[in-house]
Amino acid sequence: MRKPLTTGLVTVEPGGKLIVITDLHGKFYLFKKIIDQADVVKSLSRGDYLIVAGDFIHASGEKDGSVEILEMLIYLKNRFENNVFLLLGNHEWSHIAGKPVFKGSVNQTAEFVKLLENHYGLKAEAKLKEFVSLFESLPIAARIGSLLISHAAPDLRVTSMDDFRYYNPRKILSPADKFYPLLWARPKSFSTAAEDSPYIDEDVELFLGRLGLSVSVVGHTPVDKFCKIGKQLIVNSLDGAYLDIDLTKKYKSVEDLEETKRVVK
Ligand SMILES: [Mn+2]
Repeated sequence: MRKPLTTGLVTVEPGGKLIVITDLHGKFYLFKKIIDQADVVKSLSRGDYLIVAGDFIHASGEKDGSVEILEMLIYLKNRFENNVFLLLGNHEWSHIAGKPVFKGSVNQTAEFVKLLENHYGLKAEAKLKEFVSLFESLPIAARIGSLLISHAAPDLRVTSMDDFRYYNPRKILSPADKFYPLLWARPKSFSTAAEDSPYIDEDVELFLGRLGLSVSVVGHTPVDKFCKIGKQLIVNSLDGAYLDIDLTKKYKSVEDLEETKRVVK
């Protein structure tokens, strides 16, 4: 048996700045816009950080730039290995778990396989394997001081920071599994479906309290740019929103993050 895989948690040390991008869903032009506006390449060259918090792939209804996004992310990760962190989202996870995700009636997991066939021809199978092993290598959360960044949250089965040492993306199969809500949870005000592990303000507070943290930053839920759920800030990059965080400062509340909010022009 191959030995898994990754460490579940990455820690970003204080100093410099950090750009946080959430869901891109195959919108390559939007990714380029954010990269340009936030001057990400120059900033990474200076030793700053970039976190892309999952759901890089799976477009809906328009040109699917998932491959271009992955190639750009892999390029950035290779060039700035210790400064670029990609986190797992539920759409990448679907290719690890072999469980399709749907948007309306479209099987986006199958569409991605087709996209690779169109893009890479005979090499498609090898590329899919390469991308899936990349997804399996991704951490599920990043900690910056008392801030936790993940694709989704809270996860009341994760009760200490130590739990992240036992993270294995291949063992996340149902809403009852530890880590599943870090990929799928949505606020109750947006969904009450069990598979969305719906939550309210108090759940965020309980989760952060157990981990000794103060603020949660997530993507996943398609809010209008930004949305506050108690101690959590939802950021929707698909809507042009991202964060520009000054790592010399301490962020202990969603209000502290107000000054880090950016939107592409
Ligand atoms: Mn998602």
